[in-house]
Amino acid sequence: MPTLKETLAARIPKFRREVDDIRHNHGEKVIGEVTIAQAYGGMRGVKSMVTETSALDPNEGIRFRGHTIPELQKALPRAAEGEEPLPEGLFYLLLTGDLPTEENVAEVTAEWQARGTLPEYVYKVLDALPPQTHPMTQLSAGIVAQQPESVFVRRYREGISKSEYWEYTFEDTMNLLARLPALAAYIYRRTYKGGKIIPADPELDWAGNFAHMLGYDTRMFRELMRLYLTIHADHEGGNVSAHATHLVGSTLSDVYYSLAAGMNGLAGPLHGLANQEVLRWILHVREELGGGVPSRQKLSSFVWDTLNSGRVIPGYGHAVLRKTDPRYMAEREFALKHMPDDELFRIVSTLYEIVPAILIEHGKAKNPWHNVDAHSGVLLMHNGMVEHDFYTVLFGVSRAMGVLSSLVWDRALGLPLERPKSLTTEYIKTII
Ligand code: NMX
Ligand code: MLT
Repeated sequence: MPTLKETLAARIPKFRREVDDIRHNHGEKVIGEVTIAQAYGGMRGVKSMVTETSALDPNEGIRFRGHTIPELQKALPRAAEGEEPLPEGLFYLLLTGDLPTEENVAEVTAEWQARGTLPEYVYKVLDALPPQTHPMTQLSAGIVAQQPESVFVRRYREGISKSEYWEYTFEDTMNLLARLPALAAYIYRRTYKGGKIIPADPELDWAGNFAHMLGYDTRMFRELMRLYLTIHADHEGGNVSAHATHLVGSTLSDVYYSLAAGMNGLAGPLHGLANQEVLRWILHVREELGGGVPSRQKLSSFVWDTLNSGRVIPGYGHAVLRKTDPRYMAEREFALKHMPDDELFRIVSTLYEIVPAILIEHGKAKNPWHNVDAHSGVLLMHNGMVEHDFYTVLFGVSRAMGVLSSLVWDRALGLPLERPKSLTTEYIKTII
C-alpha cells in the first residue's frame, strides 16, 4: 500500500499540469464582477480564490471533496467501538481527494501517534500565561510557540526548489496535527482541572485519544469527538479561519504562523467563538426564565428582547448558507440518538422551531436558519464539559485539518503571494 505522502506525491504533478494549463490557456476568462456593495460589504460572493478541499452550496451545505456529511458518515472508516467517522479518514480525503480504506486511516492514526509528543518548552510557554487567559489565546500562543520546529523553515534556509515546498509543508502539517490534541488537552487541564496531564493512550484513534487526554473516558464522548472533529474540519476557502491561514501562508510563512493566524480569526464571536456565545446565551435564557424548559411563548419574547437590544442571535445566520447547516443536522441527530431528553437539548430544539420565523419577521438576517454553532455546545454540556470558553478550541483542532490540507496544496501548486487591490472612498466617488 502506498503511504499517504506517496499517494499525494503521485497526485501532484498531474494536477499541477492541469492547473498550469488552465491558468495559461484560460487565464483571461471572466468568472465574476465586483460591485461597490461587495467591496464595502466583506467581499460576500466575490469569486476570487481557489480551494480544492471542499465547496459550499448555499442551499445544500458543505461537500468535502464532493461528498456530503451524511454520505461520509456512511463511507468513512469508523472505530471498532463506534458508528461515527474517524477524522483521520476525512483528513486523508481532504488531502488526496480519495476515500480512504481502513488501512489508509490506520496509517494516519499511527503517524499522528508517533509524532504526537508536545515539546516540553510549549508547556512552559503556556504555564507562563495567567490561568484565566482565554483558551483560544492559549491555543494560538501554543501553536506559534512551536514554530522553531518547522521543517519547512529549516529546509528553506538550506535552499530548496519551489517544487519541494509541499513536502516540508506536509511534514510540518503532520507534526502539528499530531500534537494539537496534546496541546488542546493541556490547555483544558491547566485552565480547569488543576494542570494534571493525562498521558496519551496509544490504543486509541486521534479523536478517541483526544477525549481521553481531556479527561473524558466514555464511549459517548469519544464518539462525539469523532463526529465533532470530522464535521468542523473545512468550509471551503473564504471563511475567516481558512482565508486567514491561506493569506498568511501565501507569504511562505510556515504552518505554525499560518494556522495561528487562522485560529486568531476563529476566535471572533461572528465566527468560531459563536459556539461559546450560544451556550452562554442559552444558559442565560434558562436562568432568566426561571429554569427548566421555557414555553415557546417565553422563549419567543426572549429572542425578541435579544434582537431589540441590538444583539445577534448566536448560532443563527450565515454569510453563505441559505438553509439549515447540515453540520447542525448531524449534531441534532447525535442528540436525538444519545440524549433526547436532555433539558438544554429540548431548549435548543424549541429554538430550532421558533427562531427562523422570528428572524424572518425581524427582516435583517439574509439567512434565518441554524448554523453549526447553535447545537455543538449542548452536546458537550451533556457529556460534562461545562467550560464553554473552551469550546472554540475544539472547533480549532478540527479546522486545522482542512486549512492545513489546503496549505499543502497551495505549496504543491505554487500559488503566489495573495495581494488584492484596495480602493479609497475618494476613488469610488470618482466612478459613481
Ligand atoms: N441575529 C440577528 N441579526 C442577524 C443575525 C442573527 N443571527 N445574522 C445576521 N443578522 C443581521 C446582521 O447583523 C446584519 O445587520 P446590520 O444590517 O444591522 O449590520 C444583517 O442581519 C445582515 O447580515 P447578513 O448579511 O445576513 O449576515 P452576514 O453575512 O453579514 O454575517 C454572520 C453572517 C454569521 C456573521 C451573522 O449571521 C451573525 O452575526 N450570526 C450570529 C453569529 C454566528 O452564529 N456566527 C457563527 C457563523 C458560523 N461559524 O461557525 O463561523
Ligand atoms: C465556518 O465553518 O467556517 C463557518 O460556517 C463560517 C463560514 O463558512 O463563513
